[in-house]
Amino acid sequence: NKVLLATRNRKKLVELQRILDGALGAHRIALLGLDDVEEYPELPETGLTFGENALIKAREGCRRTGLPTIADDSGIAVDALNGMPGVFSARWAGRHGDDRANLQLVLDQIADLPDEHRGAAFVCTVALVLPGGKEHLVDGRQSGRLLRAPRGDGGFGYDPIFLGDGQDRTNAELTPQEKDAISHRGKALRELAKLAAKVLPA
Ligand code: ITT
Ligand code: NA
Repeated sequence: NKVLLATRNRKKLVELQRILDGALGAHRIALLGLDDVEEYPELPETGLTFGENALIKAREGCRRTGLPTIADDSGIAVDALNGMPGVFSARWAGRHGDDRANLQLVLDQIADLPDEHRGAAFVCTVALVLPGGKEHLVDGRQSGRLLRAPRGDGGFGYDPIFLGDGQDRTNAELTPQEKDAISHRGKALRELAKLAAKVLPA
């Protein structure tokens, strides 16, 4: 009873495994990563939405392995930047996965704005693609605002500059469990786990 988690982002993979392990409970599933798949290609993430990109990744994983495959496409939508970086969050400053540079560019782009205009939301869409061809999408969202300088070493990506609504610590200052409880990814995956219990073989 195996499911593939189709992500190249190590820190995202850790979160996916942790949240799913908790949410799937008794429904025992072995979660494989792309390290277990030979010669997995770089995929062009050309979708204009998180859902399209999540499907591009999950379809490829399923096609290559014949396993039910889960993929996450996520990012941060900044109000003052009209929802950008959005689907471009991983490469906003040019180099894919350069979290520090991406975060710094966003800070620079909104440097002059007061707190009330620093709203932002993390968004996550998770796709589950089954070998028979059935496809499922679930979303999660966490609203908050952006600080002026990074705080904390936990999490990844834009976590050090993001203060969730009702929080006095950035996402990077929360414990992993605290982040999962309120994060876009936590919400989407708990939804997916309910679905998985119904559509995956027991
Ligand atoms: P895969 O496509 O292989 O899964 P990726 O890092 O390229 O890995 P995305 O295309 O979904 O993944 O990009 C998501 C980016 O959005 C990620 O690099 C972070 O910069 C940001 N992001 C997503 N979730 C985040 C989170 O929980 N906390 C902080 N930043 C996050
Ligand atoms: Na993406």
